[in-house]
Amino acid sequence: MTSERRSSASEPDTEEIPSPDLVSEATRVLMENWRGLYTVPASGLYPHQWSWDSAFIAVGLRHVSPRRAQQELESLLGAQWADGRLPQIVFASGRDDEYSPGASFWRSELIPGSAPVPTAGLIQPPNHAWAALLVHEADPEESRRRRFLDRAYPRLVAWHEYLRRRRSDEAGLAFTVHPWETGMDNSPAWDAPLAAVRGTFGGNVPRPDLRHADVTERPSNAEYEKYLSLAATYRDAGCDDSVAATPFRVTDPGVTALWIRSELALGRIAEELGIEADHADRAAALTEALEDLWDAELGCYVPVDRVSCEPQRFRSITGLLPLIVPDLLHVDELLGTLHGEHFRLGRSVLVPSFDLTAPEFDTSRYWRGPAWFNTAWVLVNGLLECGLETEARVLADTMGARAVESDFAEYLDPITGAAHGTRRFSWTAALSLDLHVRLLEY
Ligand code: 2M8
Repeated sequence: MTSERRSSASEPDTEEIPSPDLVSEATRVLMENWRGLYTVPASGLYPHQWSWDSAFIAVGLRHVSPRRAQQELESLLGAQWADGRLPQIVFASGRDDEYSPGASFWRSELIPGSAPVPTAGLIQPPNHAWAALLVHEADPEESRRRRFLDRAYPRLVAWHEYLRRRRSDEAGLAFTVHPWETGMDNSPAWDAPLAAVRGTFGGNVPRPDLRHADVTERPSNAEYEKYLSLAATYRDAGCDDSVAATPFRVTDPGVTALWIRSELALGRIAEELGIEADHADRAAALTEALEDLWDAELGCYVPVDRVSCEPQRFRSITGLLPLIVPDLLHVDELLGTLHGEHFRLGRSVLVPSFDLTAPEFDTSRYWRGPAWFNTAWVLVNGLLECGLETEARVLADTMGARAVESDFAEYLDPITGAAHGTRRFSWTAALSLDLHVRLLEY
């Protein structure tokens, strides 16, 4: 890889990037966190394999080793349940004390149809088919030689079928049954649906996470009590998706947007394999259904609580992620919101996870305001989808600079850029590296 930079009349006003450091340091982070067949999000705080992390990580890993990137996704797909779900976490053996809730909480081996390895019963957002296509494109010959897509495609189809059959409402939109399933655990958008859930977790709430991250930066104990109570209810019902076992049911625009982008990727994969399939039609139907989540007054998409039937009327990062959806109806308004006072694209550090002007906004607490690299990566792809290449490149450039400067922090204060959470975080490294290779060097 070269550190030579593009120069043209339309060259954006970029921050100074130590390019060689980004490439070599990001690679080092990915090597440090590699565990033989998959990558942990971070050693210490997250000692297992996480579902959407793995897909994001594979997107960066493909530039270092296309073979490892394939293995990353294959190891996750190998933990698929009989009903098609891809689990939120695949547990590494012997590390039960290091993360809660772990394998001994879920006891997935007792649930019929679970994976052959210990996993959580919940899911995470479906970014996997999109990642599989990108991984294939990094080295199509090696991918064909290993029959990577031939083996991945049926599993990815089964995963989307799970969402369609077991997790969709009448409009065809998937619902999540736990804040962890959205990937944005303690977003203020889940406060009301979570408060309405009765019952709490009896006994001690183990917090091994606080050995690795500051208490002011993680979800609170009260939130954890609810998280564990909800997870225990779901587990005790055999991870059944019926109404009785899922008192939290939320339809999320970010999850939907990633599903659409992945459905389109499945269409491209089917083409490559010479299979006739209706992925484009499905993506079009989902795109139409997504419009149910549009909030014209707020200028963004909003989650809907399917229990109370109330939209959660906040401007949060999940409501901007539909920018990656082709032919979206409200692109101009959404771009207006991204650039306006609520998110201040270009004037904030990356993109805040929550409305900067809202009373709930918090600069450092997890998903209640800080800027994350994975959502910035999705939005770079959204800007590209809208033809805004210069803006996409500026955001990508900032990601690279901030990743190196923060030692690959998990998240940043969107106003000062201060690093928060754990460091040497895998998707921060992978996604900054991906954009550097794709957009900033040639
Ligand atoms: C965070 O979530 C986990 C639970 O899944 C946690 O807080 O312990 C979230 O940022 C989630 O999006 C991410 O996948 C996970 C691992 O990086 O950490």
